[in-house]
Amino acid sequence: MSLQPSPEDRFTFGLWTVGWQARDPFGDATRPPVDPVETVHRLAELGAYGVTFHDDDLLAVGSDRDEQVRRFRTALDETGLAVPMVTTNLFTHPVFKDGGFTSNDRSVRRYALRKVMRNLDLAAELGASTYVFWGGREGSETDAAKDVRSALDRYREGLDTLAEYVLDRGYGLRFALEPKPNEPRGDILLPTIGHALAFISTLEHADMVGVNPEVGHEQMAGLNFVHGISQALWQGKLFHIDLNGQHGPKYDQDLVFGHGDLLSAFFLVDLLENGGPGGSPAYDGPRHFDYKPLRTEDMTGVWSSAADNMRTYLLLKERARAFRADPEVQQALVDSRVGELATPTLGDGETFADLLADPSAFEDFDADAVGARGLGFGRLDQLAVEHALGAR
Ligand code: GLT
Ligand code: MN
Ligand code: MN
Repeated sequence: MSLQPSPEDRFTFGLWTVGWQARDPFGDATRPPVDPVETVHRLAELGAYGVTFHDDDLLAVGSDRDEQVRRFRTALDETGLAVPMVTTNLFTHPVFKDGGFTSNDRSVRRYALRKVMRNLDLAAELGASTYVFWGGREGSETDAAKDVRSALDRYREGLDTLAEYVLDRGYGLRFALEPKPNEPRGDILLPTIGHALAFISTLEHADMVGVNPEVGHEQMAGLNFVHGISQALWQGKLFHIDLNGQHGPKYDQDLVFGHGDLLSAFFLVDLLENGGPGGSPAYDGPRHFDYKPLRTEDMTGVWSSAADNMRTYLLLKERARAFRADPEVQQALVDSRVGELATPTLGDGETFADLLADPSAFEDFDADAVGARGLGFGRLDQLAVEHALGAR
């Protein structure tokens, strides 16, 4: 298998990733701004499929929005790079210090909606199919300052209004909410995939809203990303994904994909590429990297780290393929009854009355013998580790 990425791999990057100047709460920028036009050309050369952006990312050099959009479009035409996803910056400007859709200040909420609408027009023009909402400033530092139920009402009102706008204009965009537990706010609303999925079910146009989970954001909350992604897929809500790396619960690291919990990354790629081990379907959207090149790197390190995300993904894809193809793994999966979970617990047409009437299910069932039977999950885990390490 080739480790050279190609557009068929559908790898995409945000302008804000390679364009991050590495300012942090303690230190100044260590790198110059990057012209989005250069990013488009570099990403195309590296074999990426597409590029994504916030409205304000386009203003990295120059402040004439229309002129920057024109230059950006030309670069897209020259390289053939796609724009599958677009998003809005509702977090940098001081006006958003208490949020966009859920700011206590109504005038800020109205401004936020207008800012999104303007960029929805551009997203549609560029052919995007997904519009991401990362509500990093939607939250609070003190429970005294935020009526969370009102905030959720306003969040819903904002998304319902924007969905109406998209439908009215015939844009064909779908929304993807990106959860994060904290940072920059002390506590962010819709902190996990589960919170977001529950909230989405209350929306007027719930069918056009899904999630854009990020590896590090779930891991910051100590959650299993592969489980979260599985549930999003199960509910038909995995509209987009942010791939990166994170070392457990701490500040958001946005490392290169795989440069954190590597085994979780292996199982994630296996899930995205091959579907569930019990036969459930794979993911077919873009593989979007939302990472930050280390603050210690110069521009050479920036572009090489962009390539590293894709190379690591392709390495893991190859390892996951070998894992699934290994006859010992296939036997271990059978021994562990992994596929058996896809069999419904009740037979076709069987009712609870039939279950009650079946002595083999209870009266004659040897719970002690079955309880004493090993499941062999450790063997499977070791096989996965050996495949991930390239030892098999
Ligand atoms: C910001 C955040 C990311 C989001 C981006 C989309 S912006 O960099 O940390 O996780 O995906 O708004
Ligand atoms: Mn992040
Ligand atoms: Mn993200």
